[in-house]
Amino acid sequence: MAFSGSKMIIQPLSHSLHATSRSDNPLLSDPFSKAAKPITTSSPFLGSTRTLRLNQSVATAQRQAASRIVAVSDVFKEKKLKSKTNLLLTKEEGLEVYEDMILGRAFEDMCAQMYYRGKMFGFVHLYNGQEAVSSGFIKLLKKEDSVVSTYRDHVHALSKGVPARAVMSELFGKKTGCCRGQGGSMHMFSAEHNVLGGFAFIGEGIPVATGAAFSSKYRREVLKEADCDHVTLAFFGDGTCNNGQFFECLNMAALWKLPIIFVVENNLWAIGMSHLRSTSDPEIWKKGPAFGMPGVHVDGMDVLKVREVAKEAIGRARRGEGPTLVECETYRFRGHSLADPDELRDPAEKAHYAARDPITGLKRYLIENKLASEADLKAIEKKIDEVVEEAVEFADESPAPSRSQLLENVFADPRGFGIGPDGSYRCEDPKFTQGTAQV
Ligand SMILES: Cc1ncc(C[n+]2csc(CCOP(=O)(O)OP(=O)(O)O)c2C)c(N)n1
Ligand SMILES: [Mg+2]
Repeated sequence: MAFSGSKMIIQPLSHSLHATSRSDNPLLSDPFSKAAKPITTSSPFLGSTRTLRLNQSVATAQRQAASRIVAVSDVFKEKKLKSKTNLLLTKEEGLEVYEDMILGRAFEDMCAQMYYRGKMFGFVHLYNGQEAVSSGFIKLLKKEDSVVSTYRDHVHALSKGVPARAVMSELFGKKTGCCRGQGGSMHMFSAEHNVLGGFAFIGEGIPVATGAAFSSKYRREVLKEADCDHVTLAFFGDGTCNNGQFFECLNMAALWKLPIIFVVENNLWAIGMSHLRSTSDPEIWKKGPAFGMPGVHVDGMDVLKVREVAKEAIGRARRGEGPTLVECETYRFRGHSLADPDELRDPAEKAHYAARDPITGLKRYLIENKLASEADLKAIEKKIDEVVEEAVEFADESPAPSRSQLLENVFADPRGFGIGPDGSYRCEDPKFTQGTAQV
């Protein structure tokens, strides 16, 4: 099953890796095998949008790409069923993933409301539609594993266990936020949860994630901390893959066999720029084999498929077998940010992906396979509504940061530049923000 169909694609394991492994696609072969197969058919990539968006030059580029010999590791080839029950996850796992996706969606919907009520400042980028990627990957991690995100970071932080109230409070710019109100929407960070930051400059998080992965390997191999098998996930978008840091880090990660997974959330757009118009070869996953690591393309609207691929990639990293590049084809249901009226994307394209809502797909799977009843899922939805409501109340009632916090994390010594001749903090002067402080 490729991505060109409009049907939801959640199936038992025997079929589940078709899209993840492209086993219906001759692109899949072992990069280390001498018998890498040439591509004989055109790629199913972006099948859903190609008729809507494909222009002549892209069509030509895709034909040229299809004539090259491409190889991908067979790590992700279709596997036989391991579980006797024929199911992709247990009831507990299914409910955990469902709850996480519902939390992501409900949290973001609440953010939209709060933003329009003036409770948040600056740009706010929501994650609606992409939940299968965050939940599919992050729920498989251990606490010690790290996550690095972008400006679209709230849901990654939530999946990694940062409490909703700490994320909401951060968005409100309050002292109780996970960065004490100094980061805001685009800079979620929690040392405790190994969320190493949301980064507003695209691509900036990739070297940070590569460094985190390097430190895990260094601890294990040089400092002989045998139990340090920590893995890092770097999340970033399709537009970011045209940025130099992406290539530099793929090279380093492959060279040093770092325990990292590069997770591309290809939502087909970089603000108002279509992915197909902005990149010479739109199949991002192919860049993995070019650097000597597996590259995988997975249906990012299907959490079960994402999870299967994530298991393999995380397992490889933990066993010291090196990095993986995973391209998740997904879609954002809202504009680029809450300031974007979202008028550029074709309504037919939006409708196509809306019909493939990842939460609806998981719900159907859980019910059809008797892993959960409607009532179980309703109970989760109700619980999450309460969690999100409580997060808003908590954020609203929390105090604003003190003035003395203004220069913290700006200078090594928080008093540094901001200390007056009498030793007082300049930022404590009530006129400081008016620019007329006398110290
Ligand atoms: C280094 C840098 N250049 C340009 C920008 C402006 N910018 C903000 S978002 C964005 C598009 C990124 O798209 P993508 O990586 O696909 O992420 P998405 O928003 O789709 O999640 C750009 C170019 C930036 N933030 N950083
Ligand atoms: Mg994008």
